[in-house]
Amino acid sequence: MRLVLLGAPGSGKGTQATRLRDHYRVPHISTGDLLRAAVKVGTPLGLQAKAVMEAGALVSDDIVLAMLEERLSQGDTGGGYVLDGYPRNLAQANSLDALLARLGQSVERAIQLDVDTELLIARIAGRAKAEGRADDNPESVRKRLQVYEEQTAPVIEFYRHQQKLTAVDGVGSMEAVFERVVEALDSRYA
Ligand code: B4P
Repeated sequence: MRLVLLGAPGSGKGTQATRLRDHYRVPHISTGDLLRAAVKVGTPLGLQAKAVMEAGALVSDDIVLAMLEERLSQGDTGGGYVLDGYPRNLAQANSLDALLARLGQSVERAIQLDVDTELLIARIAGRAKAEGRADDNPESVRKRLQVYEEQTAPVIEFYRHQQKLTAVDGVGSMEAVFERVVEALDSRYA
């Protein structure tokens, strides 16, 4: 299964991706996690990405694509993967199609987690308290939501046009949302 998870910040992409990884036994590839790891280690790429992420903006397409390409070349991706946080704009969606075509692959399915803005803000505020992530402050969150509307929302249309998109209600308990996602995927793969 080669799956793309789409949704605004706080919609539950990372949360659902780890569950999907365990359920379908495929790796979870999060560009946010890859970037945070590079920041933590202090690689040149991480140093470049740090300020951009803290401001809630998108890291440059070239950097993220190179990182993703490197991750997809690892040996555990033959049976598929859950992509979380990529693509985030139309250029990335086109780059992903081109990259996968070179590997003889394609995205099979895109799931969009649908959550209204007030709840997104409340969830991220909860995480800010619990984890203190650098980009979970109110100013960065406003910026991330704006970037989502302007740059990532068109990606939903990209996959709708390819007839790969299923929108799933992302409101409810983590377990309830997970069951909806699995139902949407299994009805397609049955
Ligand atoms: P990400 O790491 O992708 O962060 P995110 O969009 O905020 O979503 P995340 O997956 O962490 O949160 P989730 O919705 O699961 O990106 C961070 C930054 O990295 C970006 O701003 C950008 O700078 C950079 N970046 C990443 N990818 C990039 C790319 N492709 N190109 C350029 N830049 C890139 O969950 C949020 C909270 O909600 C959690 O606390 C969770 O516990 C809670 N929650 C989830 N589901 C819930 C539920 N059902 N009920 C209650 N709470 C729930």
